[in-house]
Amino acid sequence: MEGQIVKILSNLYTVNCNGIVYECHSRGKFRNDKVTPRVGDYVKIDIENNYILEILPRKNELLRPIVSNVDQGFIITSLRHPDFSTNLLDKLLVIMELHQIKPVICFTKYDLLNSKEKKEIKKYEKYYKKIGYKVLYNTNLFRIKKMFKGLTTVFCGQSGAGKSTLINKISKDLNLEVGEISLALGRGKHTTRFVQLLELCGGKVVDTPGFSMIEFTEFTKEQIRDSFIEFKKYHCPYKDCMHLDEGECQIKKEVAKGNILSSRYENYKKILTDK
Ligand SMILES: Nc1nc2c(ncn2[C@@H]2O[C@H](COP(=O)(O)OP(=O)(O)OP(=O)(O)O)[C@@H](O)[C@H]2O)c(=O)[nH]1
Ligand SMILES: [Mg+2]
Ligand SMILES: [Zn+2]
Repeated sequence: MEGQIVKILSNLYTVNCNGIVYECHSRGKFRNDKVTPRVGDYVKIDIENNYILEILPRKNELLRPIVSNVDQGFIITSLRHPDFSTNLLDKLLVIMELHQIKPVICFTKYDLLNSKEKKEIKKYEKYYKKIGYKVLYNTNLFRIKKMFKGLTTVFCGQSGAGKSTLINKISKDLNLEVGEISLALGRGKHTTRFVQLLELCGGKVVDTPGFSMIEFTEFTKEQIRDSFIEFKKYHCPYKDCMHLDEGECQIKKEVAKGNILSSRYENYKKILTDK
């Protein structure tokens, strides 16, 4: 029987086979093969002994959050408590680009901003839209629901950003656990502790635990450069320019002119340096 892993809790794998749910164990074999089943995996199971027999090939896989076979990534970006971080947003956009997952920026907690801060956010919204990304707010429930249809969407973002809250708003009977914000630390308390795939609005949505550490070790500097999608619109005189110390770099000129957001360029340099 084939199905999809929708939840993993310690050693228990919940597998959905056409609407029937089986609680399965994994065989030791996977551990030796260095492949561990994860949420989103399509698997073959032995329904008599409740064992996962085989993991079917993955379309793609993410490490943070740990999930496979996703089409779309909702980057849940809190604007206050936790405060807006262009760095985290740009890192998540890069991760999505690197895995061929369609990113959607979803701002939360706009209601907590004063009017000056709201104006500032509108500038970012305009810029990210200009370069080709979808940007919405967690209050745009009607639009959000339509975007889930026929796709697997992973929610990602730091703890306390409002991932589970948004899913609860969309599906009133789920009652996912949501947490308080630690005001001292300005972030969430890691309320969601496991990855879970849910069927919602004609699609699949994956709620995940919050995180803010993202690594790029498995990717090259060129791959990271090419994931800053607006850079590709400009042409530098140097072939394969990294847009760093090259003198006549067009990207640096566009940053100076204000055509490329300086935070984007700074975050690009930071990712390369920290790598
Ligand atoms: N004011 C305001 N509060 C919000 C909004 N969205 C979420 N919250 C609050 O933010 C807190 C954290 O929300 P959660 O949904 O638990 O956040 P999470 O992203 O699931 O966090 P983890 O599970 O820890 O990764 C809760 O107290 C929510 O009520 C919003 O748009 N505005
Ligand atoms: Mg949560
Ligand atoms: Zn350049």
